[in-house]
Amino acid sequence: MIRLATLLAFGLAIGVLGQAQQSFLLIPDWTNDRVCAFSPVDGSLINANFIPTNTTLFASPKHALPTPSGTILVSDQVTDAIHEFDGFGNYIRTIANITNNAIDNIRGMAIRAGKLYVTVGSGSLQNTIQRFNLDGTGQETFIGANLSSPFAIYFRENDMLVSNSNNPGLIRRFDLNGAFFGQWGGTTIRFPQQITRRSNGNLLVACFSPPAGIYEFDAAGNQVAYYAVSTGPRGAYELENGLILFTDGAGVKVFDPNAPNPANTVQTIFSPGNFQYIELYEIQPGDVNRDRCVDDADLLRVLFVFGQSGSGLPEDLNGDNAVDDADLLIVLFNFGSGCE
Ligand SMILES: [Ca+2]
Ligand SMILES: [Ca+2]
Ligand SMILES: [Ca+2]
Repeated sequence: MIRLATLLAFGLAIGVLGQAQQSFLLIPDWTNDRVCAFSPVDGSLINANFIPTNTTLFASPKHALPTPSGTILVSDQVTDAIHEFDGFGNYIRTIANITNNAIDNIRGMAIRAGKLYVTVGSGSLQNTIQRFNLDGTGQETFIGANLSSPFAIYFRENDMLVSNSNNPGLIRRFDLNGAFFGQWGGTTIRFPQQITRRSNGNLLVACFSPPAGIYEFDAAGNQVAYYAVSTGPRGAYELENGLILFTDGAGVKVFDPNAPNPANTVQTIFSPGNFQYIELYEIQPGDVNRDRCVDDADLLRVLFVFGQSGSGLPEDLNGDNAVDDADLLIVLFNFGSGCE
């Protein structure tokens, strides 16, 4: 029998520790009513059908947002509902819909401190941000004024930014209790959609109406760059390789922000489709079942398929197409991580 200490020493020696399953970017596709997965390293396609085409649940899936428990909430702008999936893309339940919650024409979402925030564009709750517990209970109006067809919500340490599509289509800034501060990010943009953060701390804003493109602002809201790479982008995200991934009605694309003319560097990674917001789904090392906690459930999963081989096994934590002691070590070394 191999003692645990021997196994761990072996693991250190062959350098298997600390490797994680590949995290991925979630991007909904309105054309095919599905959610696709892409590499956060270079933007390459991982799985076109991470959440497969589902015309019952989806008509216009807008935003796929990971939760702190490893599930994924997907807002649908036309079916007016928020659906919850597990970390493998399997449907769990619908946590809110128009019948129970009057959420009509919903767009972007955000999660902060155990609460879900959702923008609403039509109906009795038009121009509000609704707030829920993460299971869909406890609904309340969080912001009910100073919004004009709100699209995306971006929380920062001391404030929040909300993009709006009309009258005027600008970004507005609020405090963390929803009190209005004012416009943010200049007035030349039109119809800003998703807001994300670059590694340098600047924010990328995908602006859907002319002058459309990807805008970059510093933390104070001063524009530092404009990338004329698309006539209707919905989201932009800085990849680990330094390129910027973005979405529009024609595909998932990348450009090089450091090139002399970034617009000349646009390449389509995946098409056709009509692609929306971009979110990172991170897999914690050792978390086989993707519930953000490494415990005996993950250990058992590895033990039960120990010795199996094949591609795409969730128990194959180091991605070498075999479930063996290397994967077991990843679970053991991270045991307890993320658990409350
Ligand atoms: Ca559709
Ligand atoms: Ca787990
Ligand atoms: Ca393996």
